[in-house]
Amino acid sequence: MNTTTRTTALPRTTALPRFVSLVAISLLALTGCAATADDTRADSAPAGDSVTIEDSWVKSADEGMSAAFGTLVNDSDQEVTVVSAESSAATMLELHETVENEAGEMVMREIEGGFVIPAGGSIALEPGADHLMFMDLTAPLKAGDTVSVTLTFSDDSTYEFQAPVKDYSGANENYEDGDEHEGMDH
Ligand SMILES: [Cu+2]
Repeated sequence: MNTTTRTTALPRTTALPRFVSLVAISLLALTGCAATADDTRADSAPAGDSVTIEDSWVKSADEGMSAAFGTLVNDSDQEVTVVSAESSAATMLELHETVENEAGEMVMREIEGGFVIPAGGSIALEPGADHLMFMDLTAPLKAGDTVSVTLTFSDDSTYEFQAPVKDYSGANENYEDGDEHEGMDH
């Protein structure tokens, strides 16, 4: 006895390609309309005139590094970007973010692209998050002192503010590249 098994190949009709091209066409139509307007910047005031900082403060420290915090508020209808900062209290300031590294530790590093403050919005600079890093203090920062900080924006405008120095035990994140630097000695 001979049995032959027969396999039947089912023909598959696929409607997918036609569907995809229809979607592509309608997307084209949508983006086509949106590409017109948007070159009417009536008043593009300097970013530095639109930004203020609320509740600013600087962490006290005898030497080495410290950081400034506060809430940056943008009153304009344009997004603004802080690209650098300086202060007579330190030889150099950096704009830092705090991220989790591969080992699961929170470390800080220079943020790429600066601090972007949305139009009509604000961003919080706070311990364990974004902050203005004082890299090398020129003198001890004591609670009660006032520190002047100048922010520079992507349009080269600036904003200067005065921040009080406060004692604070946190904000001891390690640098991304400096793991053996275990906090600070007192
Ligand atoms: Cu930092």
